[in-house]
Amino acid sequence: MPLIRTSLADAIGTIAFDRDTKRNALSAELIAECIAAFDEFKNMHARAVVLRSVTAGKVWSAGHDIDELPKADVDPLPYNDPLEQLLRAVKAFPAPVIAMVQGSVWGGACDLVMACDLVYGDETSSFAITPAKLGLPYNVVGLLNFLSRLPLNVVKEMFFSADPIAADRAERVGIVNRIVPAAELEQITYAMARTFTTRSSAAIASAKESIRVLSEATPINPQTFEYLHGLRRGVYFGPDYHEGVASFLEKRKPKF
Ligand code: YXS
Repeated sequence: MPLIRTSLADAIGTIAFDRDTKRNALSAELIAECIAAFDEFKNMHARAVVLRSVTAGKVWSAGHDIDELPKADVDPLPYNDPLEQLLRAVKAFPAPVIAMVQGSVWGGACDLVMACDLVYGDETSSFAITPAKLGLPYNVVGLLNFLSRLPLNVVKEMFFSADPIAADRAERVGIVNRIVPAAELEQITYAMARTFTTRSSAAIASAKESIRVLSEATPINPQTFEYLHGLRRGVYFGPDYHEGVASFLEKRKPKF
């Protein structure tokens, strides 16, 4: 059974998560289907892509599939982790990718939403980044994703508390472009996608890639990178990551 549904109409691609039994957790299999869909849409010269969930339910995506996280003592988010590959595929797609969010967004799915070019949500949208609940050291690229988009104090609140940011505040702090009534979300999202299809795709692709390069142009010398990586190693070799993953799998609260 496919874990996503895709369609292409009027040069607008749609990728809809269809794994509600696991709250659209981003497994390697689901991610592979998403990346294949982006490749197909690129070949078909899609002028915009909408990323959404089939169900307008409580949960847009529960984030990285925790069952697939390394159990501990291994970097949980290495460069070639499937989720990291999906984030890069979204950023590299040569046309705008719009996240259409209904329901709650967790962990790596929040990073995925932040990697999208635009985010539209409704009043049920909420956004939480949750490594602090799993004892997991978030990766440098992911942190920069948030830092390049949100005020420092909001990034710290999200990463330290792991609490969801509700829709109205998500719009105020800039996680989303717009929060609109649920009944209008689909129409407004696809209206913007249609606008993109009427503009120069070459100009948009060049602007998107230039903005990506400039926003990621964070000069870090090798010693600084080694230092940051040491901070991460200290966590994923530590007791908290063991406890965080175990507590989720045992369906109990972690004791850090
Ligand atoms: O027990 P069954 O087989 O029915 O499966 C349950 C859950 O185990 C499963 N599920 C997940 N499986 C793998 N990875 C996940 N992230 C995940 N989330 C849920 O889905 C089935 C239904 O879950 P249930 O009963 O809890 O549903 P609910 O509607 O009561 O609650 C929905 C959530 C999303 C509030 C709840 O499932 C939840 O809190 N899930 C974990 C959200 C989370 O912490 N995600 C972060 C994943 S780690 C990640 O993304 C990054 C690495 S980081 O940690 O750094 O952010």
